[in-house]
Amino acid sequence: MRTKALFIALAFASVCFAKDIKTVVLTTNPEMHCTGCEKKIKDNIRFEKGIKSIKTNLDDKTITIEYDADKTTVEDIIKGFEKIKYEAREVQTTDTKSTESTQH
Ligand SMILES: [Cu+2]
Repeated sequence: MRTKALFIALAFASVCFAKDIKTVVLTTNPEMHCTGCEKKIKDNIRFEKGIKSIKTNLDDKTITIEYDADKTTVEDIIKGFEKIKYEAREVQTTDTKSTESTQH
């Protein structure tokens, strides 16, 4: 009886840890052009529901966001950008390889 309860508790714990963490790369309009924009985005978006981490890259104007897919969606994150007057768009990350190969 006791071992069964323990087993159930362990199984439940592993479900809790198996969170659906996803990553999305966004660009904004207007683009981030200085650290002020970067800070504004970071300070606001990190308080949105389900946001795990935000990495901004001023060189290629992208924002990489790690989020909990159980709590939020890319659409919700984009809505968060609307609140601070930024239009965000999802970047297709799969084509980064092809741009690198054309440089040879
Ligand atoms: Cu700026």
